[in-house]
Amino acid sequence: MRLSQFFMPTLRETPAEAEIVSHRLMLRAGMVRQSAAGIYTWLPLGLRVLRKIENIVREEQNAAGAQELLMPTIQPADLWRESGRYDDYGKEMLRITDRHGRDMLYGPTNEELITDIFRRDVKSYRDLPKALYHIQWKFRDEVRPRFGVMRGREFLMKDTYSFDLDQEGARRAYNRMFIAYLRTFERLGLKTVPMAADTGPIGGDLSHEFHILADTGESEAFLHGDYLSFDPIGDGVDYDGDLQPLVDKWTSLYAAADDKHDTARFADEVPEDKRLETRGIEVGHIFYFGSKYSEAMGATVQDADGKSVPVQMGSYGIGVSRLVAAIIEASHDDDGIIWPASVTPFDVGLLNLKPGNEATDGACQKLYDGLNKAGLDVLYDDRKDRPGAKFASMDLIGLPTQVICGPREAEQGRVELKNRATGVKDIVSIEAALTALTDTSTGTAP
Ligand code: P5A
Repeated sequence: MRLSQFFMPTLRETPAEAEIVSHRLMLRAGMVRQSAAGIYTWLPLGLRVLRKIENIVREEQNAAGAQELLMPTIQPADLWRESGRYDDYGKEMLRITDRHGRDMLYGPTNEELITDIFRRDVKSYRDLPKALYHIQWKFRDEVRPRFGVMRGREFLMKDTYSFDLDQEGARRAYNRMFIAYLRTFERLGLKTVPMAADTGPIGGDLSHEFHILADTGESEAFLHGDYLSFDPIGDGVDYDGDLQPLVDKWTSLYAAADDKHDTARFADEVPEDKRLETRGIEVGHIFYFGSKYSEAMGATVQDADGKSVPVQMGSYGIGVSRLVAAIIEASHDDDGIIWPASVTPFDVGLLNLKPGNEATDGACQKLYDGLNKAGLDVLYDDRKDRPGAKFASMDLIGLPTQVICGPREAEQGRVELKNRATGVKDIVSIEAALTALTDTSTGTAP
């Protein structure tokens, strides 16, 4: 993609309304624009990151055995009357009346709708277990939407729902999602801390939140000092087995200072010299609520003895749009964003410092063609602008690798390779640059 043609309206000034660094950087880099309070348009650069995150989340859900479907954003109010949540949900729910006077709502979550889908077609224990998910926009009329897409009113969530015959099966589904979440966040370049939490309006008696550690996080988090050297998925966990010890042991070690977590238990169990105080951003939340919805809504199956039993359910959410901001909170410096390779909007930034110059134009064209041919996504800054402005915007948008092409080096067939994260620069031949960037075995390619 040529930057001269790409719609990426960057801002030089820091937007006054943005209180946290991810919000400032997302606006400055031209990733999003606010359309109404807590409601955002995703511009091309931001959408590329959102889609990459979505795909990693999707791959890990598929690998964990969940199947994708797509439910609508608008739901009938009657389903929520059945579960009893229509009145409970309060002002956070956006209620709509259609032209026939029917009560509808913009879904803040999908427990009711999925239970309805399940009960219509699944009747036998033979069809279990099942886990179904979708990646869909949600709406919650938050009192204080803030921090950009971090706490929006409209936001993209991946939500999975599991259906099992009995508690043991449901517990296994919960554990499998627990591990799938750790794997997902690891692929996004994030270190997450699972914390036992209260279930709030979703209900049930078992729940974990997944927090990433960042100074600007909304929750104050406490964790056991040993956690940072601990690798929960690195040492041969039997994903299908009983993860009860894993789930139980992790969770007594972390807590957050709000009404959803058991800080008192944490304080009892963890010696003072082993406690770390930090802040966290909640990027995922999983729930085991058993038969709360299936009983209320009549989602039953026949068991092996022909007896009708309510299905055991859990639900599992990941804040996909929030993750874009969370990754930036975890990975930036004074000059801008530093994308992990797995979610970067483009793999390589190519800077032509003197468009119109025969040597730089020729070198850039050769690199642009070669990198594209090798399947890399390249953002080619071919604009007629000052080199300083080009350096600044490339650093701001945070692509992991930059290829800088100035006239003096280009005349000798050389370019500069820059690693955005470390700032390390290397002058190499055009051929060597192409090899380094396209040969994944060298480890230098993004
Ligand atoms: C789990 C899936 C649920 O809604 N029902 C379906 C359950 N859980 S949750 O904790 O309420 O939300 C799941 C994740 O969505 C993100 N999230 C938000 N992201 C941006 N703006 C918001 N206003 C917002 N609210 C929730 C969080 O990452 C949360 O963990």
